Amino acid sequence: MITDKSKPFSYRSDVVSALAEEIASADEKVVAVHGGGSFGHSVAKQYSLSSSSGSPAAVGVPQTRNAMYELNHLVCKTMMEFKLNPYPFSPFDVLSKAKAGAAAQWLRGLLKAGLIPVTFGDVSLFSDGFRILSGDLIVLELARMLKADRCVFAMDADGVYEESSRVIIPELSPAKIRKMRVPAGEDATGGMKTKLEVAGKVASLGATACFVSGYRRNEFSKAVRGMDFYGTVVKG
Ligand code: IP8
Repeated sequence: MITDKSKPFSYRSDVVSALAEEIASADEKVVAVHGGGSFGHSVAKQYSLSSSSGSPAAVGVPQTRNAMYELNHLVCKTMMEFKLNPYPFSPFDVLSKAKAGAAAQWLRGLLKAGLIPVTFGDVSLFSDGFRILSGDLIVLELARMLKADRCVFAMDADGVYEESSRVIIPELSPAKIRKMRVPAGEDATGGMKTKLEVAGKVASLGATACFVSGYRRNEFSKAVRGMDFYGTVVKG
C-alpha cells in the first residue's frame, strides 16, 4: 500500500504523507513497522529468497536489504516532513537484545523522548540460511514486548472480507481466524495469511488488532486513536 506493487521501486509518498499526518495529530505513542512492498519483495523474488526456507548462499541478500533500507529512508523522510521524529532501526536491534525486557526498555526510552521507532521486514541469517522476516512477525514481537494496546494494520483493502461476498467482516476472534482458509498471496512472506495469524496472536495477548484501509486516512486515524472505524477488529 505504501508502494505500487505492480512497479518495482515505486514509492507512494502521497499515501505515506497522509498516514504520517494522521499519526502526527493522534497524540499516541506509536511504533511503526513497514513491509517490503515493491522494494524488498520484488528483489527477494528475483533472487528466490523466502520466509519459509533458508537460502544457504548470500546471493541477493545485499540487494534485498539495501532495497529495504532505501524504502525505510523514504518513509522516514516523509515522516519528518510532517514534523514527526522517526527513529529507524533494524528489527534485529531489538530481536537480538538478550532479554525482551531490555528491548522493551530501550523502545520505551525512545517513545518517552518523543521519537517514533520505525522498523521494517528484513532479511537475515537463520540456522538454515538466509530468510526473509516479515514485518508482520515483528509486529507480534513488538506487541508482546511492549504490551501494546492495539496494532493497526494499514492495507490496500477496507478490512478482512469473505472471498465469496467481498463483504467486510467487522469483528473476528482468534478462534474464527484459525478456521479461516486464507491464500498466502504473492509476497515472499505470506501476505494476508500471515497478517491474520499475527492478528489472532496479538488478540490472544489481550491487544486489539485493527485492519483498516491505508487509503482512508480518517478511518486509519480513528483506528490509531482506538475509536470505532470502518474495517475489521480482532479481539480475544
Ligand atoms: O512485507 C518483507 O516484509 P513484509 C521484507 O512485511 C522483505 O512481509 C525483505 C521483503
